[in-house]
Amino acid sequence: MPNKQVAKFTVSYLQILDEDGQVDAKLDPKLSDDHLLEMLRWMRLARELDGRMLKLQRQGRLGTFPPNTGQEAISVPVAMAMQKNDWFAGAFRELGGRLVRGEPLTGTLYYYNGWEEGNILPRDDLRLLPQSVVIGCQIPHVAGLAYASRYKGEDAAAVAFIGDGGTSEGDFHEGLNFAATWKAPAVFVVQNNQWAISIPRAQQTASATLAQKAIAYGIPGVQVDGNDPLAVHVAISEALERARKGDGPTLIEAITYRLMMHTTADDPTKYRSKAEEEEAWTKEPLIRFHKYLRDKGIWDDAKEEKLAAEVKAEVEAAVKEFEAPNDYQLDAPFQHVYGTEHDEINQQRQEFLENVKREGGHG
Ligand SMILES: Cc1ncc(C[n+]2csc(CCOP(=O)(O)OP(=O)(O)O)c2C)c(N)n1
Ligand SMILES: [Mg+2]
Repeated sequence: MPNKQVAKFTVSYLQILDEDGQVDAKLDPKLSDDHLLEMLRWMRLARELDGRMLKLQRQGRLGTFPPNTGQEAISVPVAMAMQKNDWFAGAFRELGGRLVRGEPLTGTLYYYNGWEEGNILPRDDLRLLPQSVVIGCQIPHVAGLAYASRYKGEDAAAVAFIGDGGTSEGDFHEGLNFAATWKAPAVFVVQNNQWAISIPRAQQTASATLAQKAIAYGIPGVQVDGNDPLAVHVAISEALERARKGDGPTLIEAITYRLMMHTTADDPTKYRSKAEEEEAWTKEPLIRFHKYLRDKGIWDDAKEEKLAAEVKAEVEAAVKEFEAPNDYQLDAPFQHVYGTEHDEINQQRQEFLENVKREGGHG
């Protein structure tokens, strides 16, 4: 049988700022001081809000939610590199990026208390989709949004986020295939945080990398250190430029770690070791980013103290607003299933309200 090589592929990995805060000067994108400090501010705000949410949940003041701590260096630089008219479609671990896009801090608090109003944005033009708890569905959404944007002649790209576990969903493959064949201006960012609830990355797929999934669809796939905001910035900027030029989608695999529990209903001590978690904490993004900024001479103790107080106050104000009495209705989601009244939905709504009454719930 003839045996000739018909194709050959490689997958590259990009890291610019390493675990110790050492920057590769040749690769440093040399972002302006303002851009770097803004990045830091969003990452710190997301970390503060996430930590506060965990306390609120433990005190019975917030519903179940998926913590974002440790993954700030992915969605924040991505959102900051996007243009205003680009679409942002997250899964549910993109808190920082959502804040950058203009979601109020109260949005996530309302949402995780079960109030549909958390999805209401302050403006109609933010191009920020609601969180996708249904794993993978945002991938075909973004393929379609990107295709539609180009069809309408807009200079816009669409960015989807998904987890490592989400890459096993049919939607992921169908969406990538569609976007690739139609050269849709889309970017797919996989937040590989090593875990899908209790399933480790090694059991998720037999592939050596998640980035290489792109190869099967004929688009570039790159792996980046997802705890390195500079590498993420470079990767997303290149991918957005490609999309805008009409060269089609890119898949970015951002390597990170889910430092906390899957959601507040989960107990990771049942399936992973303390040693693994401790090791991951030494690589988290904020430690190295602070060091980088200090080494550059644009960060010091006084600035640190000021920023810590500011983000704390901002979160405190949001929590206060969230806990103030409101007239939100528990059955609001039933209003939005269809654009018009529907008998079956009305019946389900009735049953739901009776159930709430029986359980002693309140609005
Ligand atoms: C279609 C679908 N199947 C299953 C679930 C249950 N579920 C919620 S999160 C999750 C794991 C997701 O893992 P990953 O994609 O790695 O994202 P991560 O939670 O690590 O951010 C699963 C299976 C779901 N929400 N939707
Ligand atoms: Mg995961």
